[in-house]
Amino acid sequence: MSAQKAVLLSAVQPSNRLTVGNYLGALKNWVRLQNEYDCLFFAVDLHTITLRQDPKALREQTYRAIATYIAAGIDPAKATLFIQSHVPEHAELAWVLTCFSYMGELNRMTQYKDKSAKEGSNIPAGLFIYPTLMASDILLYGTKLVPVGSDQKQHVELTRDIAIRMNNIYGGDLFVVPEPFIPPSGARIMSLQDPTSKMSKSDPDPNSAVYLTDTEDQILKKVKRAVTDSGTEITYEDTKPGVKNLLDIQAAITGKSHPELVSSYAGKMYGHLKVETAQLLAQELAPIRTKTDELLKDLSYLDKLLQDGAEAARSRAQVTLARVYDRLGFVPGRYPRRSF
Ligand code: AQP
Repeated sequence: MSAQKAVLLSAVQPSNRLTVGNYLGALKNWVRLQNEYDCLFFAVDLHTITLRQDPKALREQTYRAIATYIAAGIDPAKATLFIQSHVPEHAELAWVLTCFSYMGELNRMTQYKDKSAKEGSNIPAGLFIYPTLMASDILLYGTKLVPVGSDQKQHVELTRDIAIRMNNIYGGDLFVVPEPFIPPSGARIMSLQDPTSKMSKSDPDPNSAVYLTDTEDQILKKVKRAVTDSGTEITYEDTKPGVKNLLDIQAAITGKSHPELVSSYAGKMYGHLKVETAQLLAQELAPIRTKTDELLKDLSYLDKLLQDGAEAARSRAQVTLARVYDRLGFVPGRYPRRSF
C-alpha cells in the first residue's frame, strides 16, 4: 500500500449469504481496484444489527463474508481487511457525527423511508441514524472515493455535507471530503423473480437470488425459473427486464459488450440464454465457493488476519478521532496531548 494512493473504502453487510449481485456489483470490482487505490474493505456488522439478526447466523455470515472477499481475490497484503466492530472508533466517531447532523436531513434518506416502511410501528432508531455510522466509516480514514450504487449515493452526499459543516466550524483540514465513485463496470443485478427490483441478499424468496454458496445444480434451477416475458427474441431493452438482467450478468462475467452478446443469440430461444447464463455463473462461482469453504475450516487463520487488519485500521482511525476530539475541546486522556 502506498501513502500516495487515494483512499478507497467499501463494505458489505453480513445480513445473509452474499449474492451474485454483491459479487458482480462490488467484490469483482474491488479485486481490480485494490491495485490502483489504498483500499479498506470490511464487513459492517454494526450496520447489520439495525435490523434484528440471529446471533449464530450473524457470526457465521460475518466470517463467511470475509472468507468470500479473500476467495474472490482480495489480497490482505494489498488491502486492509477487517470487521467494523473490531475498530471501536467507528461507533465513537458516529456519535459525534450524529450530533452534527439534522433530523430533517436524516428524514430525507430514501433507504430509511423504504426500510422503515417494512418495520411497522416499532422502527429501530438505528435505522434512522445509520447514515451517520456510514459517514463515520468513510471519514475515519480520509477516504476520497466510495464505490456506491445509486441507492447509496445519497448517504455519501450526506457524509459530504456533515464533513463540510464540521470543516467550516473546526478547520478545513478536519476531514477529507469524499466523493461517490461509480466503478467502470458497475453492474446492477436484478432479482430473478422480479427483474424490476434489485437482487438483494435479504429478499425472503431464495429463488430471487443466486447466492455465492449455491451449487451448480441450484444455480441452473434458479436461472431456468428466472422471470422473463412472453416474447421469444433476445434483445437488450428496458421492455424486457428479465432478459436484460441475464445479458447484464453475462456481460459482467465475460466483459463482452451487450451488442456482441445479443448478436451471438440471434435466432436462439430464451432457454439457451438461461442455460448459458447459468453455466457461466456456475463456472465463475465454483472456485470462489470451494475456496471460501476451505478458508472457513481454519477460523484461527481468519482471526489472525482480522486482528492484523483491525490493528492497521485502528492506527489510522485513531489519528482522525484524536484530531476530532481535540478540535471539539475534549480533555486529552486516551490520546496524548498534541497540537493537531
Ligand atoms: N443487486 C446488486 N447489483 C449490484 N450491486 C449490488 N450490491 C448489492 N446488491 C447489488 C452492492 O453490494 C455492496 C454491498 O451491499 P450491502 O451489503 O451494503 O447492502 P445492499 O446494497 O443493501 O445489498 P443487499 O444485498 O441488497 O443487502 P440487504 O438485503 O442486506 O439490504 C454494495 O456495494 C452494493 O452496491
